[in-house]
Amino acid sequence: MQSWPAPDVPRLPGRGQPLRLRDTASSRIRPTEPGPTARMYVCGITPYDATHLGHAATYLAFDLVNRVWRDAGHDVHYVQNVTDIDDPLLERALRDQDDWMVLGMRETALFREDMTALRVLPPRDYIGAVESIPEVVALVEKLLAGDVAYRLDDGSDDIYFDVSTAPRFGSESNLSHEAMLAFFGERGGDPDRAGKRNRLDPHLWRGARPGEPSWESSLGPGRPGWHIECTAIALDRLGMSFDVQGGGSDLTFPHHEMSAVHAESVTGEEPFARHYVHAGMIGLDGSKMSKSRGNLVFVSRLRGDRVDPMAIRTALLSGHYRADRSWTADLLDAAQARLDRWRAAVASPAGPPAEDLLAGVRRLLADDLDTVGALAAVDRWAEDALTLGGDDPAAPPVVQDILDALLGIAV
Ligand code: 5CA
Ligand code: ZN
Repeated sequence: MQSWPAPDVPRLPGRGQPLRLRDTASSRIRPTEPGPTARMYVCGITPYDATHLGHAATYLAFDLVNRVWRDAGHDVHYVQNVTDIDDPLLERALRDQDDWMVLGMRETALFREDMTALRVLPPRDYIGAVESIPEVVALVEKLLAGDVAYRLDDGSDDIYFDVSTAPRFGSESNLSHEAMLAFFGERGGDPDRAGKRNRLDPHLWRGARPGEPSWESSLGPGRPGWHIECTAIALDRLGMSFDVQGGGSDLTFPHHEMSAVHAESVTGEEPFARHYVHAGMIGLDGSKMSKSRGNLVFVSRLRGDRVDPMAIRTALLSGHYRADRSWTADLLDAAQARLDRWRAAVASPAGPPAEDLLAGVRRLLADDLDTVGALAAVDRWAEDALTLGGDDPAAPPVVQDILDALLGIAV
């Protein structure tokens, strides 16, 4: 698929620090240890509706990972998928008498526009589920050959993964069996389907149903399961043991657990990813912002109302990426006021020296993306510049570059 245009990233003097991130599997903040090319896979959208602020917050968190790695001297191979065929897309298309493919293309195009406006660095590989069907089929064939995947005995072409064959099953999410069952039922699983070996076994291949799109394959006609989609794309583009697997915390289980055991079963290697990194959930009016609840604020709607995308970006970065947090109108007003102050400060002919600010922002972001601290540090420099002044004419443009390169905020 086509990605979106890359914003310029100014080069900063010196070099950033190694990035430490919280890893869900070990429940610890650990250093990332990428080679010259850092490898990151972030789960992309299911394009049946417009991008809301929850999605945006998650992609901004991983955009900072990308920026901090680059500042530390790494090249970054960033991969993102688009789940352009799955149940929610078909259900919405049916409800709205729309064509599922047209719906997916339209919402993906809008997502690209939103990401461009928010100055999110584009993935190098932006890959749809539909275009990955050959890779999915090849993986499912291998899993069947290894007897870790099986067909149901009911005449369908449905194929499942046997979680009891995966010794590391559970090591990504560390959840109890009861918690797994609850999430599995809520998040696209079918714990009560008759004939499965284990209630938590997920779909690998969904055999064709009347009225649903399906693809011919050696597995029989059907379409990919959700988790194997991300396994196939990540293995094809990044291989095993890439540096970061990312997404919102709602993907911790079953999605990232299943993607990992699929990959580890098929390759006989581990781990799938070295860090599993999860962003908190953005809520509105007291509950998680979700398409099914309908309590959504869309990035495109705010843009349509002429809200500055940099204010949206600043507002979302004003909370820590891992914290579940609520969106409010006040947050946006505060971010706009902040941006106005920063813009006035960087427009000054001179200011206080920027070296300490650069070192401080680098240190804070390298420590599990402490944007709250980083934004406060910029506030202090701007306050000094506006109230005390300063005599360094090189400082304002450097601060502008710090905001742009490390936080993606153009002022
Ligand atoms: N296509 C799959 C991933 S393979 C999917 O989950 N799509 S999605 O459109 O539902 O979500 C896209 C991304 O936004 C995921 O990383 C998801 O974890 C994240 N996300 C969804 N809702 C929220 C929210 N309220 N707050 C923060 N992130 C969210
Ligand atoms: Zn995914």
